[in-house]
Amino acid sequence: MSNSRILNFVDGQFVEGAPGAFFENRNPCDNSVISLVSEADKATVDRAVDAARRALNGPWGKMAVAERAEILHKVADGITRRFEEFLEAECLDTGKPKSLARHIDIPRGAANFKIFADLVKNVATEAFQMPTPDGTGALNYSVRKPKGVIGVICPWNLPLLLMTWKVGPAMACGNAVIVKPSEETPTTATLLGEVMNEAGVPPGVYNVVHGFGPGSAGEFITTHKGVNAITFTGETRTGAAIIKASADQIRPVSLELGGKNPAIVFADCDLDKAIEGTTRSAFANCGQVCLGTERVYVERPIFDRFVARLKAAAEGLKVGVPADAASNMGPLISKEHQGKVLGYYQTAKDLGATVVTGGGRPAMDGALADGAWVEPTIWTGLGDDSAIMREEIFGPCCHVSPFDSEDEVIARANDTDYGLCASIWTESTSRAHRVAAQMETGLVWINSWFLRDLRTPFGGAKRSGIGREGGVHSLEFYTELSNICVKL
Ligand code: NAD
Ligand code: 6OD
Repeated sequence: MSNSRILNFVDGQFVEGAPGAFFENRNPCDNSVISLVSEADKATVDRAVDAARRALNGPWGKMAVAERAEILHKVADGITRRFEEFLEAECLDTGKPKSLARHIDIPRGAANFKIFADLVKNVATEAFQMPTPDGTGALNYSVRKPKGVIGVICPWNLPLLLMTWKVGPAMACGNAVIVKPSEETPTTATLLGEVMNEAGVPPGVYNVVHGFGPGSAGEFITTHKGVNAITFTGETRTGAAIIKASADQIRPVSLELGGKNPAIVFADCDLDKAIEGTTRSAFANCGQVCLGTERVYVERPIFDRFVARLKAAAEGLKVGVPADAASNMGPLISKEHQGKVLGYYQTAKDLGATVVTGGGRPAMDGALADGAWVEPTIWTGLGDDSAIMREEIFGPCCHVSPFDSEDEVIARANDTDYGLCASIWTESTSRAHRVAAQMETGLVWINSWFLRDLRTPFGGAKRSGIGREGGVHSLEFYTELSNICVKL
């Protein structure tokens, strides 16, 4: 068992939470214990909220925007300077390939601070001149103020990326944060505490409390009277619990939730690009991306060719440990999640799906045999109403169905409770725009997937979320806008 201990980060210091209460953080590659994590009790969360409030009433609240932005640039630079430490920690917690995290997770961790630090310095607010009966007129202008203490509750699939995607804009807008990382991935949020101190972030602005959801740190944050807003990324069911917990205090929530995302592949697509894109969207990060494609609709004339090529691409993926430079697929996050995904693999067989490839666990040697590995899997032959087509699986798998007309595929792609994103593959510009505009999703990619410009609105429709973050949309959530009316 590892002796490494992960502590909470409160008021600029690493502290133990509930005395002696530690939970295990396990390596998904072999199920060994990586570290013991100190669980925050209610008193620890109270201390974090008090520290956050003091920071808001003290140096952080009084700091000029330009100085705050400069400090956030130092945070980004600190992540970059300690890049290899963040990379090691993220890959140990998640099992994801270093080649992936090196290009996505860690650089985005830094970028999430820079983009919003620059944005807040340059966004104007509105002003209106208004006539009054006495002829002197009035002037209305608005000012943005920080919302206050923001609870940031995070998932495990892209831990640093998704946490900083909230913390970057929250801090840029002058708020203080209480972060609860997923219990599966506590390390990089904790390491970021060191970077915050090195960058000169005042104590209490960035706090990290560890633990679980109900009856633990998650619930202590969502029910805390001193928390002014909650931003959450995770499962739709948990999002519903968070809305309920916030209802009594009429507290704003921003929810980025699950998906059951379609890819639509027209016969006039560039097939090489569609295969490359769909291989990434279905299997990257072992299928554990909220934006991942689990439903692929392919126009009938190219259906057989597409399935054969996607099968070859899936079978070309190399499952392996993070440090293996040739590996492009790691394990799932945990044995528990492996059980859930393998359950769906069994359901697909029971429902009579054709298993084009995969459908089980890969053979792994030695200690890795106890890891949370699953095979990349492709099915055909199921109806749109099956559980495989309706429920988010969050594993490296997709179902491919043929379609015959544009109207048919639009209706089928939209026939879901979720509305996070869609990908459209076609070389026809007019068809691409026509179909994109009819997708009931917050995001549409044409001939690409997960291509991100952080100035754009990000979020889901239907059961995939509430609100948009990104660019100025993040400012909408993380600030309170006040109108000031001046009678002249
Ligand atoms: P999860 O909902 O199980 O957990 C997310 C976080 O919420 C964890 O920190 C957890 O401890 C906490 N939590 C759980 N119950 C809680 C409660 N009652 N009160 C307060 N906190 C609670 O999600 P997960 O399994 O960590 O992540 C996978 C899910 O996240 C998938 O559904 C995926 O689609 C979704 N996701 C969505 C986006 C998006 O941008 N839309 C991004 C990434 C992941
Ligand atoms: O790129 C982002 O900003 C973002 N929020 C990605 C979400 C990925 C979901 O797993």
